Amino acid sequence: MNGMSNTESNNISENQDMISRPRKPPSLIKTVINIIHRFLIVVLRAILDFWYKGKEKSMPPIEDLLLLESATSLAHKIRVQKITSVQVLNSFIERIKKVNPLLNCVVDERFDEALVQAAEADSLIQSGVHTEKELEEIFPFLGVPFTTKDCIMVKGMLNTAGLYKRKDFRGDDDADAIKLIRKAGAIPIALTNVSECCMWWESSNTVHGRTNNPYNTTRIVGGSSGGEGCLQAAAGSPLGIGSDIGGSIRMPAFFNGIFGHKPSRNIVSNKGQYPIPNCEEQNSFLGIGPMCRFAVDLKPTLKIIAGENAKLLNLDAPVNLENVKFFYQESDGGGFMISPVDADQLAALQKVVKHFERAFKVKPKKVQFEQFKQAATIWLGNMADNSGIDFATQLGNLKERISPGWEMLKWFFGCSKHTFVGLLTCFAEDNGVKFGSEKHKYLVKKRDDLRVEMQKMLGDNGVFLYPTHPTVAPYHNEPIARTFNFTYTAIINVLGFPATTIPLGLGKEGLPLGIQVVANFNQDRLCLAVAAELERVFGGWVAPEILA
Ligand SMILES: *[C@@H]1O[C@H](CO)[C@@H](O)[C@H](O)[C@H]1NC(C)=O
Ligand SMILES: *[C@@H]1O[C@H](CO)[C@@H](O)[C@H](O)[C@H]1NC(C)=O
Ligand SMILES: CC(=O)N[C@H]1CO[C@H](CO)[C@@H](O)[C@@H]1O
Repeated sequence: MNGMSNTESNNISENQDMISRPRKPPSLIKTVINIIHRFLIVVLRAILDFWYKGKEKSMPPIEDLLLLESATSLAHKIRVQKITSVQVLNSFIERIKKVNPLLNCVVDERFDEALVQAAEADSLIQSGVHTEKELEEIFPFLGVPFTTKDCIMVKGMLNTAGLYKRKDFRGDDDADAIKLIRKAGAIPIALTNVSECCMWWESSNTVHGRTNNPYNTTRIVGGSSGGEGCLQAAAGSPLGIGSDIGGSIRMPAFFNGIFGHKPSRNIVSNKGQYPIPNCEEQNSFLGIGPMCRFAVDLKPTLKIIAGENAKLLNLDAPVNLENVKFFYQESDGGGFMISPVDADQLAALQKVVKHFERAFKVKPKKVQFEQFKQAATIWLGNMADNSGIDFATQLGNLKERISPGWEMLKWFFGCSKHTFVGLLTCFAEDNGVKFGSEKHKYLVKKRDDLRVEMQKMLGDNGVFLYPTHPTVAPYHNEPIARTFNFTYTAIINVLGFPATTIPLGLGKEGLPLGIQVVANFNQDRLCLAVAAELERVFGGWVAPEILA
């Protein structure tokens, strides 16, 4: 989510002197707007409930048992010749063909080339040139198919970022992370859908259309790695690579009930993505990371795509959860126009806390960072940069600057090649925080102070549990009315901490619940250990319900 702007910033100057003073009560106007907004959300939800009633389409059942294996387990079975890589690829290719007409999550494929590479992997294994042990060390994912989103470059495949001006653009090289995972023996088979220019939390664009949630096709998959979250959940791929600058891995992972990890800042190379971060600061907010159904796949994938930096993460050091300090926060504290956290989400968080208390005799501490209430303002302010490249220029594929006013007019007549949300973002950005302004400096300081506070709390053995999102997957288009709900994830990006989304079963609407766990810089392994434990207790990924 790039260059979105700040409608909430108007209250910053009045708050400027509040770093040390207690908060003023919200103004009457803000309270009234809040009440009206809540009311509109309820009305909108009632209309959508009526509109979508019974309109969901059913998922084809999973009959092929290979589809139920983790990437790690597939790699092992391929290596010891229990199964072949070609067999595995065929299983997932068949599955993609079955689910894609319903979900529209895959936007490009390379099945034929991938099958040739699978056969090569099988021959290498059968040749006996390497022992099993050697194979495991050199090619930990030999013969395992994987997928990535349509903005991370894979040589020869589309790389549109959901942007119409790039609809025929193909990668001339692999992104760094893709190079590394291919070197480990994994084989790319398909590309998945994103939001326009990867900036919104519903994956829909004018190049490939809109992706549907496998748990209920009337709902969103999240964004920007929404196609990836969807395909993983639907068992169409055993391993995904996503990227996250405001929640683009963690939100789709949450809405689709899978695991997703945003690594610590500056660990995984971002080279080979579009849009390119405008500055070093933004680059540090953005993280490429694994998305998968099984917690066991997080660590090996992260280790591979981190390349040389993997050693900074010390991923193989054992984690004893009895010695981990747990902190949790139930909500952002009621940010402006941000919805309260769903009751079943809260209940799930409570269960997690109770579990750690009972099983590890730890005392999770409830905290309430006031700053989280202003998460939207802080994220938007910290995303400001002085590169001169605004969102309208990114929508113009960096070659021109689109005219948002003219495009909006066209949009109302159904002839713009941009999304409504994309155009809205251009307008919002014009009114947003400017780089170097007093507001900007204030928001950077606010973030720095929060970071120091949290670092002190987390130390090198603390984790922070926090909802990934206040609600389960909303209906298509509903995010427009819930604009700032994405800030539950976005605040973590500007802080730079690692964070994992962990699925916690299905809620009362039959949609995935979950939580994110955050740790201090380069303590990613703590997040992964919590993920593995919660998968063991709560069951992790649940196959989407078969209605037919
Ligand atoms: C999917 O959503 C629609 C609309 O809210 C609802 O009528 C239907 O019951 C849901 N399906 C399932 C399986 O929960
Ligand atoms: C976020 O979602 C909740 C749903 O509980 C809603 O009440 C709230 O108004 C939404 N807020 C915004 C603007 O993001
Ligand atoms: C529903 C929809 O728009 N599907 C499109 C998804 O993307 C592929 C590849 O661009 C198109 O062929 C589909 O029509």
